[in-house]
Amino acid sequence: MKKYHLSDIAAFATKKVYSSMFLLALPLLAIAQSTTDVVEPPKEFSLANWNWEFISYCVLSLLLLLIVARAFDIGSLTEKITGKKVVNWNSTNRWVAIIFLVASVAGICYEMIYHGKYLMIGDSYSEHGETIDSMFNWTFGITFVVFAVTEGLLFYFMFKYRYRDGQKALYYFHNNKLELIWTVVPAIVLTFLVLRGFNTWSKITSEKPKDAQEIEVFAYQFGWKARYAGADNQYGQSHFTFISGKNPLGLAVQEHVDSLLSDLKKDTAILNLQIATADDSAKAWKAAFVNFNNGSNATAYPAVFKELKTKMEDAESGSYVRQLKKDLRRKNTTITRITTYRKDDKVFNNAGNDDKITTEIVLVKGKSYTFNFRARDVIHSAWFPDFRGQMNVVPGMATWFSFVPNKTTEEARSEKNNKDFEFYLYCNKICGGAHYNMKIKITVVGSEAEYNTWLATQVPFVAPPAASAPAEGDSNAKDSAVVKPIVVSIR
Ligand SMILES: [Cu+2]
Repeated sequence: MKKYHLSDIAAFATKKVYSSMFLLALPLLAIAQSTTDVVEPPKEFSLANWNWEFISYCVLSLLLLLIVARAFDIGSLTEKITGKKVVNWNSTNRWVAIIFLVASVAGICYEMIYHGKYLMIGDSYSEHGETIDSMFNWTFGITFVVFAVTEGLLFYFMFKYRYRDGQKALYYFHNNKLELIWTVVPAIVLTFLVLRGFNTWSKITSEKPKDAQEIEVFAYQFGWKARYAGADNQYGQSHFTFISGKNPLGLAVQEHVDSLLSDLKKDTAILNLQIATADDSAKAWKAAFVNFNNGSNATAYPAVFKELKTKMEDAESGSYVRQLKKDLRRKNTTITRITTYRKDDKVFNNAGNDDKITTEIVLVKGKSYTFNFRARDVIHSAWFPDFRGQMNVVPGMATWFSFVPNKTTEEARSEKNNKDFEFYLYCNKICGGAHYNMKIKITVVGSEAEYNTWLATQVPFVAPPAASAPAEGDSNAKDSAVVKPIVVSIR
């Protein structure tokens, strides 16, 4: 039996790699060829519509593959019979390696030139953003040089010191100087990079700038809302238990909280009544079912039959009462939380009445801003790519991020030569089904006056008593207009 050496296995594997390269490369070329045309809507199925060009490429590549495989077979047979090498694989492989290197570098250059604008993040539009970009460029520059040198050496050694018959490997055991150099140099470089990063990050996040205007940014599945403090420059308090349809941010506005509490108390009263009369209702459902089931109703009205049957079974098995009790527990918990929290009189200090909840963020160039984040449901992440900012938005946790926008939206548009460009704040944490669509527009204006004009168009959360009727179609205004103090009438 023939003994196999490691070199035989290596040669065999190399051949396999070559053949699979052909197998992959040719159809890929064919696909590339066939997809460069303009995409047309699908045509009706007919033989004439088939992409015969593409099919012939596939068939040709398969044929070519078979021919190459045969050639390899013939080669190895000849080697066996004559005992001489037909192909010098060590010599061939070094050229294949060089082709691989050149093709990879060319591919990267091509991608950077033609698709680079989609890969890279673009210019920064905040003051600290310039430091971040400079850090990025330093890191990229240093790692690029190291990468180029080490990869270059790798390929050079592979090419120069390929295996030759009769050649002996150099046994090189240890070199202290070399060890020292390649330990100390990376250590110094990494220390420089890490310290600069640490320093920059501390500057950005250690303390809220004192002169900054604060804006609350509220995240929910799936969108953002911003809250600007009103003329008093003070936010009203908020609490998650105050959140309702009319009060999406849970602001501590007495009318809203009273209204929510009154709704909850009504609901619990109804639930208590339903639980107390559950036995009677089970009897009633049964009677209704028996009554309905008389004659041909079951077959004539299958939907009604099914519903009545389910109601009766739920009532009899007790699952109806269990559900009612669960709802009651949930609502009672909310009531307890609200009443506990609102006991503090300072909660309703009316500071929030003039707060403005907006669906866009407007900033003034050169001014400092702090964004205070809140989340309603799950963890989100506020990402301001153009301003080089990102912060987790966590339910029950106060997080913030500050920056100074240093160019207006208009300036960014003319720099990018794109009149439709807008800044956005995105969610950067996969938070559910519509996460991809979770963004809010940020407009940077050039002057305080422009900002004030915009802010004046935004309606306060609670309409001031003397104000005239709110504008039609403004949901904020409508909500605040309907809210009136509600007397809690139950118990
Ligand atoms: Cu999200």
